[in-house]
Amino acid sequence: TERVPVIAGNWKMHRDHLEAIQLVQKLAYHLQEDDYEGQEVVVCPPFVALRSVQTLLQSDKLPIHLGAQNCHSEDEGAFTGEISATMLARLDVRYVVVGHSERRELFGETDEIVNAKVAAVQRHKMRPILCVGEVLDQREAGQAVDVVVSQLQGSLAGIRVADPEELVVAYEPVWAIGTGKTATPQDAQDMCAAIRTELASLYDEQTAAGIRIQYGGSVKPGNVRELMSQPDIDGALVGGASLSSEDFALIVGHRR
Ligand code: G2H
Repeated sequence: TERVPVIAGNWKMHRDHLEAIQLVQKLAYHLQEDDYEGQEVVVCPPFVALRSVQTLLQSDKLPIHLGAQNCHSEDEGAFTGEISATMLARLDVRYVVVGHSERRELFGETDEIVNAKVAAVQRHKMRPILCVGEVLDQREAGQAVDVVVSQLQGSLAGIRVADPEELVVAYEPVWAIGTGKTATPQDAQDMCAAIRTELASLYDEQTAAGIRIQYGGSVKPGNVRELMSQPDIDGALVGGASLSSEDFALIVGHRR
């Protein structure tokens, strides 16, 4: 199965709607036409910048896809301060990051909540980027695979995957996020292979073989090539380095 890699920039809570436009314009300037071939490029700005970035991508016909960093599981209602998948879909959002470790840690998102969000994203014909990953204690205790498998089982309970392109899984070891520490390519590969094995048991071999699995956690221009060359790593979820148009362009353009 040919898996088209997905390289996504997760801007987190950085860049207002004007800065967002500048960042995307600079990124487009640094990218070459070939960089868009055979892979998907995604930016995930904060909610308030989605509309301005959508407009720019449309007017300049840029082959960059729009992603969001979170959503609520309900389509509408009395949920003060929340944003629904319905609203995101209307902004041409294609990907929604769901269950990022910062959401799990700082905002109390459980697998059950993440599961409902995955369902909401699918309902609106967008694609979840489902984040999983262990913390340092769990890795040191040899529980990393068990933790990630249980996150997958909980977050994907009852979720059907008709077309493997509909779901992206991001493996982000929490100890490697924003810390400058990266998992070794071999450790990242081993976990991504374990994720694919679990996806095969949740779905079937063929579906699992088609689902893209990203690595995330301090991805930089200097380490992206080796990570992406691993057989079960089909992309990157990039935080800090996606805020620099030069660095993100080097990451996207790692095949040059
Ligand atoms: C992990 C990653 C992006 P960073 O959170 O999701 O961030 O690349 O800064 O470690």
